[in-house]
Amino acid sequence: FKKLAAFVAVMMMSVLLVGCGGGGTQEEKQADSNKVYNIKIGSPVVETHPAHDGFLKFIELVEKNSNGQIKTELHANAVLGGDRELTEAVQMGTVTMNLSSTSPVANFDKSFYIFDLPFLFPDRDTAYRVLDGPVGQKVLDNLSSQGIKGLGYWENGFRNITNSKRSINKIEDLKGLKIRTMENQLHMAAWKEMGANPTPMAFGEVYTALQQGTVDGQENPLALIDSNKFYEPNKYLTMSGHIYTPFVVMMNEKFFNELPEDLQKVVLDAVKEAGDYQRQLMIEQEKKSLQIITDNGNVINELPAEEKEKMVELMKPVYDKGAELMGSSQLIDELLAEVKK
Ligand code: TF8
Repeated sequence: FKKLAAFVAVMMMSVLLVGCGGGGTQEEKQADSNKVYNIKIGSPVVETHPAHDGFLKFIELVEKNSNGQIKTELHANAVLGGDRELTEAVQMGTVTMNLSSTSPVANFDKSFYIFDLPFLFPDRDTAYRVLDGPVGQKVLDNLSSQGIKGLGYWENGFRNITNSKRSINKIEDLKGLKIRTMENQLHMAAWKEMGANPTPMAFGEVYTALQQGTVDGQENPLALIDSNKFYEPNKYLTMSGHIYTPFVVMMNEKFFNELPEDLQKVVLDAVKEAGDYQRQLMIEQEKKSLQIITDNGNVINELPAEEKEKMVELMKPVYDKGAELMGSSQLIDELLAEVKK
C-alpha cells in the first residue's frame, strides 16, 4: 500500500508539473482558446497622422485573426501621455502597447542611440531593410531587459527643420537658433555641433513653446509638422533630412509572454502588416503635408547639397559620442556594415 501511495503521489506531482509547464496539456489549450485578451493601446499621435491608421489596421487584423480572442481599446491623441510616459506605462503594464520615436527610448536602452546618428540612412528603403534585418531585431530584443517586448518598426520619417527666424541655407544660419530637440543626448550633441542652441523638451509642449517664442524652431518629419501644425508658429521650413527616426512599436513583455503562441504570432504578423501599410501611407502623406505647408504660405527651401556634405563632416564627433554613450562602437560598426550591404 505504501508503494502504491508513493506511486500515486509521484503521478500527481508529474500531472501538476506538466500543468505548470506552459500551456502543454489539452485542457489548458482548451482554456486558452476561450480566454479573451485585452490590448490597451496608447498612441502619441493625432488621428490625422498615418501612425493612427497603422493602429487601426493593427486592430482590424488582430480582431479578425484571433477569432475574437483579442480585443483592443485605442487611446489616441496622446491622451495617455507622450513617448516617454507611454513607454513607462507599457513597462509597468498600465498600458499594454504603444509606439514611440526610437530617440526617447534610448533613455530606456542605450542601444537605441544607433538610430540617432545623423545622415545614417541614405533613403527609406535602406532604413526599412536595416530596421527589419538582424541589427534592428537585436535592438528590439534589448528592450526585454526593460520588461518590454519590441514588436517592430513603423515610420516617423526623415526630419526637417522649421523655425520662426530664417531659411537655413548654410550651416552658419543655425548659429544661436534655439532648437527644440527630443530628450536624447545625441540629438543635443548634433545641434550643438551645428552651432544651434538645443533645448530638449517633450513633444506635447512644442507647439506652445514655438508660439510663445521659448524656442525658435524644432525639427520633425513633414507629417508631424503638418498634423501638429508647427507650420503655424514657424514660417520657415528647410528640407534637411538630417536624421531618419523610426517609430518602435512595443508591448508589455509579461502580457506578450502570457499570450498563447498562436496569438503571439497573430500580434507579430499584424504589427508587420500594419507597419507595411503605415510606411506606404507615409509616402503619400509627406506629399500631402508638403502641399498643406506650401498652401499656408510658408517659405520652403532645400538645404543645398554642398552644405549637407559639410554637415556630414561636422557630425563625425556625434558618432564618437554615440559610441561613448553605448560603451562601444561595435553596434555602430555592425549597423554601418548593414547600411552598406
Ligand atoms: C518628437 C517625435 C514625436 C513622436 C510622437 C508624435 O519630435 O518625433 O513627434 O515621437 O510622439 O518628439
